Amino acid sequence: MSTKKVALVTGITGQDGSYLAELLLEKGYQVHGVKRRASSFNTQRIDHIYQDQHESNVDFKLHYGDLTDSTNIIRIIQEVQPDEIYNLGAMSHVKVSFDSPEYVANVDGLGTLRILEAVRILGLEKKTRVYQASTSELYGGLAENKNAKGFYDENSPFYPRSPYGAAKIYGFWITKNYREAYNMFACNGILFNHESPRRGETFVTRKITMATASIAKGKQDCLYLGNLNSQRDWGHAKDYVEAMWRILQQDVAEDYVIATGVTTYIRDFVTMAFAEVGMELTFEGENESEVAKIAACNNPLYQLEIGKVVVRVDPEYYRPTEVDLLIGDPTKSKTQLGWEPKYDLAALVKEMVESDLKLFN
Ligand code: NDP
Ligand code: GDR
Repeated sequence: MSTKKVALVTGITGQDGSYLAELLLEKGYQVHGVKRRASSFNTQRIDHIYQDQHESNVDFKLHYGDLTDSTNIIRIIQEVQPDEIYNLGAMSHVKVSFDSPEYVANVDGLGTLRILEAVRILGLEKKTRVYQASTSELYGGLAENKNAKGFYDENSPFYPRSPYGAAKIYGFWITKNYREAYNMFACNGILFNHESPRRGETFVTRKITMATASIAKGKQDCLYLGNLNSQRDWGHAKDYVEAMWRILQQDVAEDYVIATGVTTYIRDFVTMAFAEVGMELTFEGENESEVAKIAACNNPLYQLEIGKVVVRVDPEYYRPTEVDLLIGDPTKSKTQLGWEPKYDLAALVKEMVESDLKLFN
């Protein structure tokens, strides 16, 4: 019998799942992942850690599954008997959640319930610890809900602004409820935005760094974006999966905010990315007041030029309700978990642009 700790990761083919699987393997875990059946291969982010199942001592195994399928979830958990479950699986795109709200409720909301209930049905409440991938989208960016220092923390009220946020709020509360009702070790990590070269191509940071690389290499003319005036607290996914693991190693199950405590305008991320390839973008109204800049960015005709126009605003990318500003207070995670991010935004942007430049030759 192996004495290794056993982890089950849903969403293993995603950005966070891939970094978390690497981390857990490094820490000597046996790692099981749930992947969805797709018509083409969807394991690009984890192919480098794949292990031939015919070898002895295989520590990485994938199971076909889906968070909408209770019987499948129960069977996988029964087979794997995990010490830790990381529930990262989700339809994670906020804008897309407005197009498929019922599906998002099923996967992101009820999917969490299915995991927790499977643990209970199988009598694993004492053995299996559960991490739930909660999100800063729960706060909704309402100015009046920030704490006295001007940040969102573990005590800030929630006000989700999308079907994604509404589904995730169910996931948050059902996790907390199972902890209180059944004494399960079930925790929420309330993670603010985190990015990496493995970030999905339609999230704003990756969309920007890919387009920066593509434009720099002369493969693309123009990048179309939506709201340039929102602000996000961006960290690196590698740092954030370390926090997930730490949350499940504590003596007591609690919820934690994971953030950098620094927030940045989308438009400033754009200028940082283009600066990496030596293109100094200036925004129209750069020397004007913040109010004038925001007004300029909300004009669909607004454009960024460097000799030629490289960024245009397309209202198609606006959301019916927007989260304007996110900034998290990581004091609790720093003091209780001893968590400290290694990357700042400049290092993150540099790594993403450098990685994307390799895609275009
Ligand atoms: P990704 O979108 O990169 O990955 C999502 C993962 O969930 C993929 O493996 C995807 O599989 C899987 N998935 C989607 N639908 C289902 C389903 N029906 N059943 C099973 N698995 C499914 O997200 P991230 O890695 O960025 O995020 C991980 C988690 O953390 C998500 O729950 C997200 O909502 C949450 N989160 C993310 C933050 C961020 O900034 N990245 C911040 C806060 C929370 P497939 O590859 O087949 O599509
Ligand atoms: P977010 O990330 O909604 O914060 O959710 P995203 O990168 O999609 O948007 C961030 C901000 O950028 C604005 N924006 C655009 N967004 C996209 N995707 N595409 C564009 O062209 C564009 N132009 C401007 C958006 O309006 C928004 O204000 C992410 C996801 O990972 C969630 O799963 C996670 O829970 C939260 O972060 C925390």
